[in-house]
Amino acid sequence: MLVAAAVLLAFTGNVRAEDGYALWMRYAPLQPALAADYRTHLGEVVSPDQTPTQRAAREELVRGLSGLLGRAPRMNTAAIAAPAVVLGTPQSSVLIAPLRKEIEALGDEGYLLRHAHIDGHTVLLVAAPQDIGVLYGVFHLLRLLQTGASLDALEVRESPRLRLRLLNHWDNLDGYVERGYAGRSLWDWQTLPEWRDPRYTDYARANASLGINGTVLNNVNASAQSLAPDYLAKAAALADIFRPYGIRVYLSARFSAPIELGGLTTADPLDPAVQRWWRDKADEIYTRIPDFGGFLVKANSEGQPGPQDYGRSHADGANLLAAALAPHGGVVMWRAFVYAHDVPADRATQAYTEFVGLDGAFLPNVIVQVKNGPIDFQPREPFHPLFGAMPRTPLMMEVQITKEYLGFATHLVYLGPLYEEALQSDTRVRGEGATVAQLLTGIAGVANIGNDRTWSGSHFDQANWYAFGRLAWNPRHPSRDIAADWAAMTFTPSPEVVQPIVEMMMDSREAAVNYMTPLGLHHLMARGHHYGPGPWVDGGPRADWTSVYYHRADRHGIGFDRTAHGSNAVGQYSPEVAAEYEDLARAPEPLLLWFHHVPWDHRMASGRPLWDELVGRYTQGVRQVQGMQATWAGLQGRVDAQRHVQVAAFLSLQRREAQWWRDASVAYFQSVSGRPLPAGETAPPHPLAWYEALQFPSAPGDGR
Ligand code: BDP
Repeated sequence: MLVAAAVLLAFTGNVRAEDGYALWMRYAPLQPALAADYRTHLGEVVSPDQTPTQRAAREELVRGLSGLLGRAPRMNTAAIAAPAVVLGTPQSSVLIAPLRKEIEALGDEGYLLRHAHIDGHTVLLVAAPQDIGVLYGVFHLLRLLQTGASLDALEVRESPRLRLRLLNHWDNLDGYVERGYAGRSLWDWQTLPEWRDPRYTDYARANASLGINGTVLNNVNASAQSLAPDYLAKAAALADIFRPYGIRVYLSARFSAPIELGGLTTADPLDPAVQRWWRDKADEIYTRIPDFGGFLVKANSEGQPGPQDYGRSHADGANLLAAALAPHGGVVMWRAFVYAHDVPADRATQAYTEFVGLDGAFLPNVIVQVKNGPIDFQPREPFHPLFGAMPRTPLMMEVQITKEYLGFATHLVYLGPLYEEALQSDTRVRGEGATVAQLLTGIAGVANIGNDRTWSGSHFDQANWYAFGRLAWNPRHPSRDIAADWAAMTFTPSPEVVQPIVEMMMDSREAAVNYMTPLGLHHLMARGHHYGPGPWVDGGPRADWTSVYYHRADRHGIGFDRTAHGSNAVGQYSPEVAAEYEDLARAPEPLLLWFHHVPWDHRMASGRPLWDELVGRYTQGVRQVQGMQATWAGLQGRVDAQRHVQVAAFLSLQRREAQWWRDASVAYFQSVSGRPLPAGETAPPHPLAWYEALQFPSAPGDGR
């Protein structure tokens, strides 16, 4: 009786209660008519099962078809007896072998989906040059089914645009995740290597479903211990689990590890003993992890050790590690996120200044990893001026998937449009121009993954992992289409559910920009933990960790003058881009206060003075969140109750915090501008001092 009641409670109509663990790989039963139609194409699976990747592809397909179509397909390894899905490579399948020439052109990770006639039956081929492409192709096919796409006249040819598609975990060895809002680290270092939690395999499946092909296991603020033998054994166990899914393991390397682990007195990159230490360390790693990807390095940045401690350059440092890895095929991803406290220059200019002269000085297996914007993962930034400025150096773009500056895991902010905006920025180098995406060798996303049951700390944050992966595969994919796929797979393919969810998602990033940092403002959050507004933040160890440094508001106006009259950050862009940003009349309004110090009564595109526009944007951000709440409320009964309730609760929290951001920011900027609120705007309910006095000593994710 009790059991029956529980089962009943778990269902709302025919919507199953779900906790989010299955991510976008739920494989929930399709509408019967659709399932019946698909079954006519997909009655059998013909696939090899000799290698771990072949088995992973076959198992995923069986799992998917069983769930979606309501019954397990018949399995076959060679002959065709009915309409079938045929998986394989020219090496693994005699049925695929005749297509060798056409398939090889797809490259090592590409694949093809297409109908063919074999032995009198229509079959669907999932064919690729390598096993991993077949696995990717299986996930593609499953996505088509999950979103209710037609299989008629199917003709898909896919290859990734970027070679390196990586997650960067900022996970510490004690399980704490820096800037993580999804629980503790997924890696249980204590129980590795013996205990291989099945969740590691699900992590690999999720990444492979997107084509993510590498993962950096540990924080860029690295502990040298990650390179010690016992931790390498643990990393090797993870690498073994991930390998069949095409995912290579990488590690963040602490530059001073030769001192801390090796007992040397120096980590000077030109010191032969140091060079030997790194060579030996690389050899040791490759004996344990033969396909180890390489190192990610944060050096001479925010207190981390680096080559400049010895009067050497970033290139000297990167080349030291690159030389050690080169014989094994590994790479060094050397971060350009550097800014020195003893340099008074505008922080937005410092990475460019330090790196641009090093173009051509790096060994071929060094990739410089550049954040999407010149400051630090803000809700909106212009693209980083290093993109397009280092033509002889492979570059990766680093974005944050975890939402350190975008409301943590509780605010619904879909980051697809942010990534798309960065990738599609036109650098206008090379004559006719080149988007940032066209200049990249790879992309890295700071993971939003932890041991929370939802993986990402909320249901909608899964969409950011998803969008990152899809854009890493194809940086030109519209983020709106990605949102639609995700919503269909995560909730239901029914358009009455997908459409409103997509509208919410597409509006959400602009909403956050409005209630946090409208019109090009940036770095206005509270100090340290970055939870909530702090436009008044001033003083402390360094000016460029304050808010007043960035907004520069006074009685006359607001904004950072980065034109030729100011810090001349605009001068770091190509002449065409610089000319646009330099000109107050042409600078895009969403970036206005990034590049210009503007008088409060400056006339905006809306016809309103800047002050009125600013306050209006803050209020609009709150209204947008209210709109998302209303949309979500309208989906009650169409989304399972368990997820619906949590999303609704998080939206109401977001609404409260958006209001807090708006009120605190308006109170602060009004205290500076001395201007009356525009007509119709409500005064903040508390005086400025009340907002300034709020303290959150236990806010999550702080660097500690
Ligand atoms: C900042 C984070 C800090 C990171 C740093 C980085 O606040 O925790 O260590 O970026 O990227 O945004 O190195």
